[in-house]
Amino acid sequence: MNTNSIPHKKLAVVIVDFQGDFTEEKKGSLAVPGTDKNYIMEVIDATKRFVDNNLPIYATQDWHPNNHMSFYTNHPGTHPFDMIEINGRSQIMWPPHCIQGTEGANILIDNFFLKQVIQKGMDPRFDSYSGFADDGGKKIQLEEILNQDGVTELIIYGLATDYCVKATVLDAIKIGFRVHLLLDLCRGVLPETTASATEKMRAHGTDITEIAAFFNSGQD
Ligand code: VGL
Ligand code: ZN
Repeated sequence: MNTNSIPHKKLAVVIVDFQGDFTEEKKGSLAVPGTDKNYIMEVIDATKRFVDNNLPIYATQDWHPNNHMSFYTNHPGTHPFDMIEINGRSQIMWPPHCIQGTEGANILIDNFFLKQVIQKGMDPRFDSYSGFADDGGKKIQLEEILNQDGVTELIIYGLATDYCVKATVLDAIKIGFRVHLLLDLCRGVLPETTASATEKMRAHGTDITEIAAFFNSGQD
C-alpha cells in the first residue's frame, strides 16, 4: 500500500492582531468598529473550543517601535488616515498603535492558549500587515513555524479584515495553505474595504465561512 497517496492535512488556527489597540473594548488608539466586549468574548470562546479540540493556536502581534513609518506622528503635517507616498508605495497614516511593551499591544487571549506568538512590524522602515512578510520583502517566521509543525490548513480570524487579515490570508493562499476564514470573528476598519477584501480573499480560493461551520452553536 502506498501511504503517500492517503490525503492528510493538519489544521491549525492563526489569530490575527487580536490586540487592545484595535478594539473599542480597550479604548484602543486604532479601534475597529464592532470590537466590543461581546466580540472579544466570542473570539476567546471560539479559541478555547479549538484548543479543546487539540488544534494548535498561533497568534500574530503587531509590534511597532515608536518611530514606525506608519504613524502619522512621524510625518509632520499629516493626519490620521491620510494616504502618502513613501518610497513609491502608498501608505496610510495610522494613529500610533501596538507600540512594543505598551498595554495596547497586548493580545487579548491568555498566553496559556497560544502555541506561539509571531511578532511583526518591528522594522521602523516598513509596514507589515501580513504575518508572513513585511512590505520590504523580509520574511516573518510564521511560514517556517507552520511548516516545521506540519501544518497544511489554516483557520484564520481576527483584526482587521481589510488590512492584516486580508494580507495574511492572501499570503497563506499564495504559499499553498488551504484557508478557512471565520468572517463572523473578524472586524474591518471600513465597510467598503472590508467588502472588497472579502471578495478578493474569496476569489483567491479562501473558504469564507463562520464559527458555526466548525461547532454546533452552544447546545452541547
Ligand atoms: C493593522 C493597520 C495598521 C491590522 C495593523 O492589524 O489590520 N491595521 N497595523
Ligand atoms: Zn500596525
